[in-house]
Amino acid sequence: MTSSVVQILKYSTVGVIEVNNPPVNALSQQVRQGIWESLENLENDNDIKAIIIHCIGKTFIAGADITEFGKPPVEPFLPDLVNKIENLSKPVIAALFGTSLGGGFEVALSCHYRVAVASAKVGLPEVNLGLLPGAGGTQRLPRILGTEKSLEMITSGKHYQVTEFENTALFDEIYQATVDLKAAAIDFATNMLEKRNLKVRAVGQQPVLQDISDWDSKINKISLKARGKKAPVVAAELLKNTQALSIEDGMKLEREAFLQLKDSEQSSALRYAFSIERLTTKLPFTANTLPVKRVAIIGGGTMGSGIATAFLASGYQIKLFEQNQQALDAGFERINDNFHRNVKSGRMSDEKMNSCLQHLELCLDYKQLSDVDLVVEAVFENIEVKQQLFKQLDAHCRPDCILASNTSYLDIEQLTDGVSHQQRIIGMHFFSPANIMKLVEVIKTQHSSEQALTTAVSIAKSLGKIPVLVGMCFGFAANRMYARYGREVQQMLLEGATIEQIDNTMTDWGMAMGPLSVQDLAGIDIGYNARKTRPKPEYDPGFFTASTVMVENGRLGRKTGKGFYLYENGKQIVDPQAQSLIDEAKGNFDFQQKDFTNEMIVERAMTAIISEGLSLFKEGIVQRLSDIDAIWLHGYGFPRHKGGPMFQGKVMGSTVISDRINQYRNQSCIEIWPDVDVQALD
Ligand code: T1G
Repeated sequence: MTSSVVQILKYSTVGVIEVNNPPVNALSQQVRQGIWESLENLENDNDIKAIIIHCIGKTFIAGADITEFGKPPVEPFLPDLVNKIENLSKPVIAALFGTSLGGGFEVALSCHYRVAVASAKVGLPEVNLGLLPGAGGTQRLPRILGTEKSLEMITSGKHYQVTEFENTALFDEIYQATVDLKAAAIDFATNMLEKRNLKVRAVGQQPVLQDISDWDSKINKISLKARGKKAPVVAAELLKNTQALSIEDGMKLEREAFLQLKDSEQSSALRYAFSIERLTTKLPFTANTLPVKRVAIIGGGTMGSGIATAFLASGYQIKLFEQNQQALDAGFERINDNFHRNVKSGRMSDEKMNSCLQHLELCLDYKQLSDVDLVVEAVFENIEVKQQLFKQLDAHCRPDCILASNTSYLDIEQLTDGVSHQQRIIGMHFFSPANIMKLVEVIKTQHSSEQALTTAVSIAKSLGKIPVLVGMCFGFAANRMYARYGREVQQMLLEGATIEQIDNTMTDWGMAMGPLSVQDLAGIDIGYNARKTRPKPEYDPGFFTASTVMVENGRLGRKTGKGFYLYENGKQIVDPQAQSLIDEAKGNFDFQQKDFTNEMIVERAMTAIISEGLSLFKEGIVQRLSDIDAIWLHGYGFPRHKGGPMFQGKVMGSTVISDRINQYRNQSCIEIWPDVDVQALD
C-alpha cells in the first residue's frame, strides 16, 4: 500500500507508516489520507502487532499544511485522524526528529508511545498563526504534562528541546542524535512486544493533571503579554474551561474555538506574515550563487560591528577593517560585547561564542582584503568618505569580489562611480541593531548582476535574515516609506496633534514604538542630515519642521538627553519644552488646526504609508506589495497580527483608500498625495 507521500514498510511484526512530503512533511490532505488508509491496512493485518509513524527528510511532521487554510477543509479532518490513532486496537509509536510542531506534535500526542532523538524539538506554535492547537493538543498535552506547562507551551507558541521532558511521560525513549531513529523505534517496539509490555495507552482516557490554582491571574498576564493578539487568550480560556471535561467534550469546544480563530482577520494576517516572509527570497530571475566564505566588514562602528556579529554567528570568516588601531579595538569590543550579551541571554553557549570569535581577523591594511569574496562597507554616511573607500576596495579586492554598501540613503551608483566591474556592486542595507533585526534590503543598481543579487539574498537568508530586493531611489524602500510616515505625523503636529498623542496612539494601535520616539532613538539629526542633501520641497512648507526645530535647538534625541522627549537615567519623560518649541513653530504657518482623535491619526498615518507603498510598487522599486509588508514587520515593528500596511490596505479595500487619498489631497496637494494605482490592493 503506498501513495506518493505515505508508504507502509513491514519489519516482521512491526509496521512502519513512512511519510515523505517535503519540505516539512506537512499534514496535507494526501498525507492525512495516506496515514488513515495505512492505519486501516495495518490494523487488519494479523501479522502486525505494533505500528510506527515515521517521516523521512528533515523533520517529523511540522504541522497542518498552512497552504490549505484558505480553502474548504477536506476529509479526513485532522481531529478525526488523531482520534483514530488513539482508538486503534494496536499500539502506535511516534518517532520524532527535527521539529514536530502543531498538528505533527498532536499526531504524536495521540500515539500510545513517543520516542525521539535528543536534537528533536516539539511545540504547539499555532498562536503564532492566530490559531490554537485544533487536533486535540489542548486536551492531550494537559493529560501528560499538566495544565501549567501546557498553558505555557500553547500560549507562548515556543519550540522546546525534547530533552526538557526527559523525566516526564511525554517520551518513552530519547536517543542520541546520531541514532538511526527508525531502527531504534523498531527495536523499541520489538523489545516491548517480547516483554508483552506494549499496550494501547490512550492519553485521552487519562484525567487532566489540573495543577493551576490561579487561573485568573495567569490569564490576565497572558492577556497583557498578548498586546491585542486574541489567540493566546482564547487558548488559555479553553484550557481552563475544558480541564474537567472528557476528551470528546473538550475536543468539541476546541474545534469551535479553532474554527472561530481561523476565520479571524488576525489569523489571516499572521498566516499572511508567515508566507510573505518566505516569499521575499523568490527573485524575478534565477542565477547561480557565488561561493562566499570570507567577508570583509569595513567600519567597526555600531552598524559594522553588528553586521560582523551576524556574519560571525553564522560561521563566516570575517575581516574587520578600520582606519586606525583605536577604531579597530573599539570595533572588536563592540563585537565582543554583542557575543557576551548572546551568551548572557542564553541565546548562545560559551563554546559557540569562542568558536565564532576564532573566525574574526582584525585588519588595518587594505592588502589584507585581497582574498575576500564579499565586502560590506558600513563607514560614516558621507559621499566623499565612501567614494574614497570604494577606490581603495577596487584597487585591493578581487575583480569578482562583491562590493556591498550598507548606506541607508546615499546613491550607491554615485558612491561607486569609476569602480571596475560594476556588475558586482550592490547594496546590503542592514537595520540596527544589525545582529538582531532581521530585515536586509538587497539593493539593485542599474549595473548589479543577477548573480551578485542572488548571492546577497542567499547570504542574508543564511544569516537568518529576511532579505528584500529593492531598487534604487532616495531612501530605497524602507526609509523612503518611513520618511513618508514621519512627514505625515510631523505635519499633524503642525495641525494640532501633540507629541504624546501621536506616539501613544500609534503604540496603542500596535506599533512597537511611536514614530517620534523612534526619531529620538535613531537620532533626529540622521534624517535631518539626509534631508539636507536634497532641496526642500516647495510644495511642502511644513516639511519636517518639528525635527528641524529639535535639531536646531540641540535636541537630537536620546544621545543628547533630549529630543521629542527628555531622557533621565534611560527613562523617557514627556517634555513640555519640546511641545512648546513645536507650538511656537506653528506660528510660522497658517495650517488649519484640528481636534485630532486617535482614529484620525491612525487613518492618516496608515494612508500615507499605503500611498507611498503603492508608489514604490508602481515605480518598480519593489517586486510585490507583500515585500513592503515584510519590510514593515521586520524593520519597523509593525504589529504582526495586522499583517503589514499593504495587508491593511487590502483589508480596507481600494475604494476606501482611494477616497482617503483624495480627501487628504484636497487638504494638501498632489505632490504629497500623488496618483497611485489603488487597484493593486484588490
Ligand atoms: N505547511 C506548509 N508549508 C510549510 C509549513 C506548514 N506547516 N511549514 C513550513 N512550510 C514551508 C515553508 O513555507 C517553506 O516553503 C518551507 O516549508 C521551509 O520552511 C491543526 C492548525 C518547520 C521550523 O506553525 O515553523 O498545525 O519557501 O523556510 O527555517 O493544530 O517552517 O520552501 O516554498 O520555514 O527550516 C503549525 C511552521 C501549523 C510550523 C522549518 N506548524 N513552520 O523552518 O524552513 S498549524 C507551524 C515553521 C497546525 C494544528 C494546527 C518552519 C519550520 P518554501 P522554512 P526552516
